[in-house]
Amino acid sequence: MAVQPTPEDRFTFGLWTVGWTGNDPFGVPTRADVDPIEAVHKLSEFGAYGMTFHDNDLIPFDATAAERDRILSDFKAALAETGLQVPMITTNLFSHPVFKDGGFTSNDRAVRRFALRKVLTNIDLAAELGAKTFVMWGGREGSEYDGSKDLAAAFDRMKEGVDTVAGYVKEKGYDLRLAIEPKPNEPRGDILLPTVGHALAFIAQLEHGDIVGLNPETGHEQMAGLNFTHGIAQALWAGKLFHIDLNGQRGIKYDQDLVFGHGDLTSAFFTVDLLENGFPNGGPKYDGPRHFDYKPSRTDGYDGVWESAKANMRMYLLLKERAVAFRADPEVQEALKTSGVFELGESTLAAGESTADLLADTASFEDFDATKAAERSFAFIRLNQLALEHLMGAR
Ligand SMILES: [Mn+2]
Repeated sequence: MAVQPTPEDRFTFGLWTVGWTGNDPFGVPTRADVDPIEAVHKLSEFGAYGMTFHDNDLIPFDATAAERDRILSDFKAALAETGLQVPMITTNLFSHPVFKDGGFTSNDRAVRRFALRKVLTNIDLAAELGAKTFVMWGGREGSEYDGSKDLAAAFDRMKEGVDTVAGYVKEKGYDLRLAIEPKPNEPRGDILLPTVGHALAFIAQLEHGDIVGLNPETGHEQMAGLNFTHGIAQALWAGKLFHIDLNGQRGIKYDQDLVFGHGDLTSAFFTVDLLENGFPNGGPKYDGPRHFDYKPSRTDGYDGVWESAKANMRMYLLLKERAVAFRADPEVQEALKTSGVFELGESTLAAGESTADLLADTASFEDFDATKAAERSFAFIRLNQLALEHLMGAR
């Protein structure tokens, strides 16, 4: 089927995704380094909207100021030439050994101060490049042993770190929002803020939480056995879905970082259904970039790297086509109605109804026939069969 991505689809890729050379805990790289400039040209050629990066994906950790300027100038020239955008950047607080016990929550205060400086420098770069989202993935913020970390102090330091960065964004007047990316484990044994829910609760306790939201990743929630679509739905409902990382994962295991849809395809269908069609009863809709954070399998050469980049966009567009057809199908609309999906959009209490009114309403309790109400079939199986038939292209 012909699906051609265009910048209007707002597909974006991390430089570290197509740039991953295949090194893993058991093996050395299987591919040579990719030239960031070549990656900009390739992604633009494929119809992507933008590229994102960690500071050190582009600028080596130990680059001099002059080297940094030269790299950024070449990179900006490639962006200008192709029209590719940088809607998000993020900071690497995990690769260098100095971060082995974390950045914002390292037990070593000097490391925490270094990490904060590294992030603030990168915030300036984000603003300079016109990025609107600054992702914070605390991959090393965690522990292997519960006795090694004062967890209350760690949350205090995490709050201090995020609030300091958010306060700096406001002070500078940057049009930038922070997005926390949860992950349950890997590389640390256990990572702080492991799920969307933990991160939402943390944000509610921040001083500058108004500009802090989430960047949930498909595989990260699924590694914890959680439902990704439910996670992004709650983030959306809370007004906190600032960015999204799409990829594929099959079950509770190491972070597979497969192409979007190459893991749990049914879940991917409902993710796209939510992103493209929104909630059945209205409500907040996601309008940010569709960002892919995956790894081209280390079995493949650069042919596979570029194929996988195209595959992410193709999977998304094919799922979008099917999700739109699903909602537009009159039989589906009828099934949604039969299943009570639209009834859930109605408030349980009437407008202005008090608890006293409810307590006085005999129809709701004294005269309510629970046995009869329990006889209702919600017909969810038929509804799901219709969804899967649309997903399979059988309707
Ligand atoms: Mn990610």
